[in-house]
Amino acid sequence: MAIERTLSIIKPDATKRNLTGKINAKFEDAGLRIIAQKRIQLTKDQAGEFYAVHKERPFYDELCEFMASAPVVAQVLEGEGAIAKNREVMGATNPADAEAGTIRAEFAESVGENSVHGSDAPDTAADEIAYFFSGLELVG
Ligand code: RTP
Ligand code: MG
Repeated sequence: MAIERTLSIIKPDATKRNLTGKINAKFEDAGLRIIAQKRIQLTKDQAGEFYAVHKERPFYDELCEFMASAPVVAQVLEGEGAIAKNREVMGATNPADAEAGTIRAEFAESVGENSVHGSDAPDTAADEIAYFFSGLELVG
């Protein structure tokens, strides 16, 4: 399996509850290396731009409000098969369906406020990393 990079976001519900360290431990324990990380406050417009793919979905407005409701931690994770591995560690979108031991099973509050975002494919990972970070900020 190739070494990949993926964009992760620790969402407002998790930063508000001081869960950044516990979530990062899950990534590192799974063999994912955090090669870039920053805590930022998104505006609702920036959240909307990031999640533009969901523009027509009924939850879009609520999602953008939520992502701008408190700081997030944007990060780049690197490792073998990092895109799929990260989504495994995150667990299913709805915490009620997430496997035991995953981030969402342990920490998510609801299907909307579900603690983490992870890119879902190589092309979206590349676009999402470029949205938050310059090449110089990725230190593998
Ligand atoms: P993400 O993009 O954040 O990593 O999550 P995902 O792939 O597991 O889920 P996706 O279908 O891409 O949805 C993006 C985010 O929108 C919120 N959502 N709310 N209220 C709802 O029914 C609902 N459905 C999705 C979640 O925050 C989800 O992670
Ligand atoms: Mg998604």
